Amino acid sequence: MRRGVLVAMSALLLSLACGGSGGGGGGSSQPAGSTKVTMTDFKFDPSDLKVKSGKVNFFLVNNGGVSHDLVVTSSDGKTVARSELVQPGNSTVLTVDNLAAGDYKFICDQPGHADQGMKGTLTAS
Ligand SMILES: [Cu+2]
Repeated sequence: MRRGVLVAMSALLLSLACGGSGGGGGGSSQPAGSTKVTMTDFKFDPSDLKVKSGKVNFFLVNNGGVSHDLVVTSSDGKTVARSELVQPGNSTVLTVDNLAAGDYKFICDQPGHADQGMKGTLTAS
């Protein structure tokens, strides 16, 4: 039942978003209301993200020279969300359907990247 409501809400949000943009969805333009995060070799910008709890969209842009991803973990180390691997010059949208208020961490989990600086903090309020 709750899942049905969530799906219905998602469909509504999608239709609203498409009404404004003409129904794009190519993946290269930033969705309305999303949080943009730029990935380079080897850091996230910004590395200190603040979002509202609930449904959160991250627009991930890879301006680096190698592939990157973004993995959100809770304070106790559980994976909350994981983006696809973004190739250099590409972008993707990572949607977290129901992010609870709290403090999180995020990293790029490609080998060695987090150690070289690809990590940050995420606060949902
Ligand atoms: Cu990386």
